[in-house]
Amino acid sequence: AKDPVRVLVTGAAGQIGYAIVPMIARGAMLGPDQPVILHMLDIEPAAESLNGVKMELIDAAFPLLRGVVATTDVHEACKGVNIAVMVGGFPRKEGMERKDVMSKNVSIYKAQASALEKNAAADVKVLVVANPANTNALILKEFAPSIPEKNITCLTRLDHNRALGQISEKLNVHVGDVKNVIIWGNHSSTQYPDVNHATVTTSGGEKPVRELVANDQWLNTEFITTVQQRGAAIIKARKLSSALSAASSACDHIRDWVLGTPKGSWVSMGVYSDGSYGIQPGLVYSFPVTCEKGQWSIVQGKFELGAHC
Ligand code: NAX
Repeated sequence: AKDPVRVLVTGAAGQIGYAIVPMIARGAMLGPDQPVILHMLDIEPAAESLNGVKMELIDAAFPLLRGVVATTDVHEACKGVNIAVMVGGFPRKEGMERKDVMSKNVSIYKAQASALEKNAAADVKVLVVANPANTNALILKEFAPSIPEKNITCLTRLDHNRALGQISEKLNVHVGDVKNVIIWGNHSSTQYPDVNHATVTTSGGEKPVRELVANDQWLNTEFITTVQQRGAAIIKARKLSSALSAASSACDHIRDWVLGTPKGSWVSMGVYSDGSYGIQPGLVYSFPVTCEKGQWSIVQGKFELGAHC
């Protein structure tokens, strides 16, 4: 039997936290034969609610779940963790300037970076979900110099999956048959969802999305803005931001990173730039990546400047 893997979720009493912990405990992140120990961190005002989530995890009697740590102590939370999903952070509130949120997140991510450095497994893999995700990941990387920079990533898989979903709806094909979209840049409305290499598996083989969607105009305009603004559309409809889709995409991100991407396909991940595609080295930026043996690598040669934008 496999040894359990310790998975940290910060902000675990929040919306995404509540959606992701059962997914992890059911094997959606690390596979159906991988036992897990969940470490859940939140802040003091959410301590009681966090304990309620722990009670529910016990009540759900998940066979893969070998233990639950629920705490407001960041050092205890980080002890021995192999995977860290950073969902907690300070949200932008009405009347707040972007720089105010930024300075709050700098101090949160600075403290969490040193707690991870001191307490986590040496090869911990980190996924930052909390916004601004690219920036929070960059702060974490700066303040946790002993964690290899390749091990600190941020979530753009939700945007990637949203793009797959839009194509699947448009063409009326199974979403599992659509692949190789690319999210370039930031997890924000400035991202560029790219379908120029995307394909659909059909009975007649793999076909480019650009061939199947007769309406180029849709791909060049509405598709892009729908993906870029999907988060806002969910907030408008639900009066709450995306949670189940964010949680599911975070599981996809870690699963593919740890277990590998299928042959012939790539996914989008926010990773530190090595200068590929002319992106300033050291920035955390979303690229197409393939993963093998727990390591991602950037897929080269996929940007056709000005081709369709
Ligand atoms: P919630 O407000 O429901 O939950 C956040 C939780 O974090 C709360 O329980 C809060 O007490 C906790 N928290 C705050 N400061 C903390 C700290 N210092 N340490 C530990 N926990 C702390 O937000 P939710 O809807 O779950 O969203 C969480 C984050 O994900 C937000 O920053 C949000 O903007 C971001 N998102 C990122 C997405 C992405 O694709 N990268 C998409 C979904 C989501 O909007």
